[in-house]
Amino acid sequence: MSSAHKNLSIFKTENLPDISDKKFVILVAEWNEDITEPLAQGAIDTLLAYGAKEANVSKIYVPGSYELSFGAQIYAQKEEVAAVIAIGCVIQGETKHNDYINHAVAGGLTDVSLKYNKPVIFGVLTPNTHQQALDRAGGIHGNKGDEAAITAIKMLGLK
Ligand code: DLZ
Repeated sequence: MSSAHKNLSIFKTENLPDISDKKFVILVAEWNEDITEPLAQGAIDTLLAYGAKEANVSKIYVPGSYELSFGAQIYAQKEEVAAVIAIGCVIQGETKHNDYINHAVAGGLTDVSLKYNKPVIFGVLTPNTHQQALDRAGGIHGNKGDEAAITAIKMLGLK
């Protein structure tokens, strides 16, 4: 297994489903792209390492995390898409904007997942500081994009 998985010990990774014919959409918020790009890359690398085909993994951009719900809806409704992984990073500021965005996205992604009966994964960092985000986008706390990808795979294995 590649080094992309060294921080995934929190997951049981035996008996994962075959994803070689599954299509994935990685939705990526452009806000805080220095964080969201490595998260997205982590998710893509992990899907490929666990058997997804490169041609079956699409990366689609939305402006900010708030737009992830609508983006997820567009792709989750496509029959050929097996799972959507939504990647964003909402850093706490001087106002409460982060609370509003985070709650809206969490609820929106849950709604889309239940509406279309597909995994829609919450790969959104909600840190207090930029350093906390860096720590989780390939830093000392690993790459949460890797974890989002494993979560998608595991959810596809539910019978
Ligand atoms: C407006 C805004 C702010 C202040 N902060 C962030 C952020 O930290 N992370 C993020 O992904 N997006 C942010 N946005 C943009 C909103 O998500 C959204 O794109 C706009 O409010 C337009 O709907």
